[in-house]
Amino acid sequence: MTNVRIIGEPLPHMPWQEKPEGHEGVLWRHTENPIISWNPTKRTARIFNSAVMPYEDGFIGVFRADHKHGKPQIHVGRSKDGLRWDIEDQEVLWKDEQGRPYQPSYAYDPRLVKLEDTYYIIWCTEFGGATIGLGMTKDFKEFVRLENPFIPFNRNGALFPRKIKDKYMMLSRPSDSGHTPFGDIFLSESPDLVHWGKHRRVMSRGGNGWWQSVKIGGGPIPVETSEGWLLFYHGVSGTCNGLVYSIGAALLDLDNPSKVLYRSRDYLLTPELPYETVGFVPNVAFPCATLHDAETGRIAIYYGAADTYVAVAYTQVDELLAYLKENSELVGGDGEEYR
Ligand code: BMA
Repeated sequence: MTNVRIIGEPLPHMPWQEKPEGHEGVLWRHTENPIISWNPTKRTARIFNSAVMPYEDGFIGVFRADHKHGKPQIHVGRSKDGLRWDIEDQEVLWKDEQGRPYQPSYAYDPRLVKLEDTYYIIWCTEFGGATIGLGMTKDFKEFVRLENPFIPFNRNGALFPRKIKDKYMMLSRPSDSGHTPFGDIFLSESPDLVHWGKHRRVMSRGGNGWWQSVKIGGGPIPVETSEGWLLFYHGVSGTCNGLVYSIGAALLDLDNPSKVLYRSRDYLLTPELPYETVGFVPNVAFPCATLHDAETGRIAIYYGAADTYVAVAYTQVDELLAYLKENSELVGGDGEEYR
C-alpha cells in the first residue's frame, strides 16, 4: 500500500460499499446496480453515460437522456444520496453569451466540473459533425453555451478541475463522423477557455493487450491525488459482434498531464453482468464521473452500462494506485516529445 491521498474535500455522505469478501480486482460494483433503468422520465427511453457531483447538501448531475425519438439531450437531476435520482423531464435549454437560444440538435456523454465558482459542462455536440461542446452554469437554472473548443470530429472532452501553470487543460479524443474505429487521448491547453493549443498526445490505443486495441477515450474529470492525476478511461476492443467497452485507469503527471506515469495493463472492469452485456448497445461500460472523499480515499465511479443504464463501481485510491504500479503497461508518456 502507498500513502497516496486524494487532493480535495471530504465527502462523507457519498455512496459507498465495502469491497465484498473474496472479490478479486480493484473495482467492485454497487450491489443495487443499475441505479437508473429504462424509461426514467416521460420523454426519455434511456439514461446512461452521465456525470454527477456534490451540490448543496446532496448531489447534482447532468444526464445523457436519449429521448424516445432516439436523439440525446442533457437533463439535470438531483439526489440526496447519489443513488436515487430525480431527473427533470425537460432538457437543459442553452443560451449563448448574448442570451439568445443556442440549442444543440443533440448532446451526449456529458462531463461536469466546478472551477472556482462556476460549473462547466462538456459534452459531445453537433457542429457539422460531432465535436466537443462547452457550457457553464452557476445555479443549474440558467445555462450559457460557450464557444466550441474544437473543430469536428472530436469526443470525450474532460476539463481538468483546476488550471495547471495558469492554463485550462482539456482531454479529448479526436474521432470520425461515425462510430470511430480508432482513437487516442490528447491534451490541449487554453488561457481563456476560448483559444486552445499546445496539443499533446497523452496515450495511444493498443498496448500489449486487446481490450484497449481499437480506441481509448478519457472518462471522468481527472481526480487530483498526491502522486498524479488519476484518470479513468474507456478502452475498446473489436469483436465479430461489435465493439466492447471496458474501464481502465492511468496516472498522469501533476504538472504535465501529457506524461503518463502508469496505465492499466488489464481492464479494471469489463461488461459481465446482464445490465452491462444486454441493452440498447450490449457490452458497454463507459465511465463519465466520480465522487471521491479526500478523507478516506474512497472513489465511486459512475458509468453508463449497455447504453441503457447508469451503474456505480467503487475503488479505494491506495489500493488502486498500488495495483496500477504493479500492473502497468510500458509507458513513459508522450510528454514534451509528441508534437
Ligand atoms: C460511443 C458513444 C458512447 C456510446 C458508445 C457505445 O461512440 O456514442 O456514447 O456509449 O459509443 O455505443
